[in-house]
Amino acid sequence: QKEYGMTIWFTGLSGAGKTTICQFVEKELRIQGYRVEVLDGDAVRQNLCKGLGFSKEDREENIRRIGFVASLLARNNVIVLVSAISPYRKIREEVRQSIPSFIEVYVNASLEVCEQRDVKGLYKKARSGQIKHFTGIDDPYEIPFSPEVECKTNQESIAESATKVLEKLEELGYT
Ligand code: GGZ
Repeated sequence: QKEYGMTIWFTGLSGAGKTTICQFVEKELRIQGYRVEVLDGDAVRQNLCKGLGFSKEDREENIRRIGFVASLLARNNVIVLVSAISPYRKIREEVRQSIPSFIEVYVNASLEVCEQRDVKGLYKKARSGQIKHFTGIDDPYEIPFSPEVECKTNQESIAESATKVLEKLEELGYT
């Protein structure tokens, strides 16, 4: 049986395009016959991580739990796609160390662009003070120093970004 379990970790600001790229990659990998699971911060916070807020401690706990589940799935030959802001470098590195075959994808769109898109109206709420500790506004985002892939979603299409990820998997011999 072919071993292919791995974790592809998408990090970036809210609205940068993590979820959308994830969905594209998921579809493509399924077509290729792989078993895939998606762990999306927004969704996971409604079950596995219910009750966690956005303090540094809670975000770290969120990431640890997601990382734990990803490691369980990945060791059972599932390709795990994680989409979470994961703003803290240290905890991303911790997760990387605890999961074999970890690929970090930095979904990079400037704050200006994310704020302009404001798909869910959250930036507006953050600016007006209705939401506190919003990443990029009054909470930090630590950019990755050496991600395996960087997707610049204000310059490239979703398909181009997803293709970069898929090509990296091939290049690394994972698919
Ligand atoms: C950042 C927040 C916040 C605050 C609610 N800061 O773009 P979305 O809406 O759909 O996804 C975001 C999600 C962030 O959850 P994560 O689990 O990815 O965050 S972390 O990795 O930092 O634990 C956003 C929404 O929740 N949201 N409040 N204050 N994003």
